[in-house]
Amino acid sequence: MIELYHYIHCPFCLRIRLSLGLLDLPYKSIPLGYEDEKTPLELTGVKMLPIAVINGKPMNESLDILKKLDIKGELNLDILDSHGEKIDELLGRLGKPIHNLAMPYWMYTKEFTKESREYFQKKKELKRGPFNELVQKQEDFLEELAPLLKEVEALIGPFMLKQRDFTILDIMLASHLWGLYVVPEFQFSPFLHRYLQMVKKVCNFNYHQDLWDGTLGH
Ligand SMILES: N[C@@H](CCC(=O)N[C@@H](CS)C(=O)NCC(=O)O)C(=O)O
Repeated sequence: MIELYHYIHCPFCLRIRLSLGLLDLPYKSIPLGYEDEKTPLELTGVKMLPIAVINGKPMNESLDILKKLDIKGELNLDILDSHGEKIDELLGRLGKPIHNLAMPYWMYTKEFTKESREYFQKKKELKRGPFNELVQKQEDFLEELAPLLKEVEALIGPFMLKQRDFTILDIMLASHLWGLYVVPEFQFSPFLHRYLQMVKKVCNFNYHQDLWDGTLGH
């Protein structure tokens, strides 16, 4: 039995949800309120999600969780030996504009309550500066993002043309990009949108299912 504690918006948590769908593994989804410090601290000693409880044993770190779950090698995790550093570097560059654009909107989605929104904003503003300034600088972040998305398009091209297999790299990329769907000022190119919808299909993924099905842990 697998229990997954996750935040709906979190790209690292999305990696696990997408992978569990791809691997067709049933799990208990436990979306947690962002302000809930007690639950993760009790489980692993750190306030960091995702946490997967596999056969009663709580684990964090998305890629370690996936190593444990991917018994048959369907995620092609070995590709990280050769491409791990490159993808981390790209995700790092993508993360800045994506999160600066998305965070001020994420906190108004159904996942958040007044309490968790305040907690989230306060914590994230320490690193990124006031959210109202992020919103004012939207144009700059969109400009920063555009060439990076071209890089992503060049990478995923071969998969779209069926010239390579679906791997963990697709899950990692899609998980980071997915959050942009909430930003009203942003639109994916038709190519990227088709790619993300393909990932969604392959992984039998439904972003909102957890909110419809369950109660948030707050
Ligand atoms: N290296 C970790 C990163 C996980 C991570 O950064 N989680 C963030 C959410 S996206 C978190 O739990 N933050 C809690 C907090 O800062 O309060 C992984 O791959 O699982």
